[in-house]
Amino acid sequence: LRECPGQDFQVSQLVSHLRAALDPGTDVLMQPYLSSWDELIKFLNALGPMVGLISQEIKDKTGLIRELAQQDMESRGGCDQGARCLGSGAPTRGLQTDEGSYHSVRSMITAELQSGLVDFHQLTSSGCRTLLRLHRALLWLRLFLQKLGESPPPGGRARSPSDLCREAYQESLSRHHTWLVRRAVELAFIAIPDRTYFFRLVCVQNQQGATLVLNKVVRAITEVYARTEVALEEHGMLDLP
Ligand code: 1PW
Repeated sequence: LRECPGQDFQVSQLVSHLRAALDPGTDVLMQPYLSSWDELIKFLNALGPMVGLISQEIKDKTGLIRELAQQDMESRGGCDQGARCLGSGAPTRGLQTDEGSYHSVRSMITAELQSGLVDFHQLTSSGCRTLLRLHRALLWLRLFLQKLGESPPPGGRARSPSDLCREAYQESLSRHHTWLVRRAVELAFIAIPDRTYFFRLVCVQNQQGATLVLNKVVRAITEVYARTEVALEEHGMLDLP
């Protein structure tokens, strides 16, 4: 994947963070998972001020998990040499979180179940329920990018990204949202740019190029999503309040 000069969002970075989140087993590593979200936030911010507004919600959620990780490391005696534990911009390799509770999705689940931070009946600000919100939003993004990567049928007209984004939302995340949030989110779709804008964002010339790049992104998201889903499902955490 090519570097795209002159812009914040880099699709190559996104894919490498997503791939780095896959440990050799079936776990998802938290630091690269959150870095993937950092890159996705840049992507969302590039879609205009309205989408940028809802991406703040994602930033809050990733920030919360990072805070929990930080507290966990501090309770273990802190990070060496003043290094940030799971801060944004912290190096992906040479992690300070190797032994921490928030090293991976599965280590977080185990630790939070043990500490009693997870509550199955009422809202707590656990990392698990926060991850679940990110996880559901990731499905929306995956569906959207998947639809955007599909070539229009021969002779058929390509549908607008705005329509595809709305459709993806209705098929996934919307069922978890209140009426009010749904209205607000659907407002943001109206101003979503056209296809050529997305081509530029992932540095390709045409639909064919976009299909190649987006397939790579979708494949990487799918694997991360599937592993997270299995881990949450095994612990009955797919409906955490
Ligand atoms: C191209 C556009 C695709 C954007 C997909 C990613 C953004 C999804 C964020 C939507 C957030 C809307 C406002 C907040 C809703 C929260 O109530 C909700 N959060 C999420 C991430 O769904 C649930 O979190 P809560 O209230 O239970 O803490």
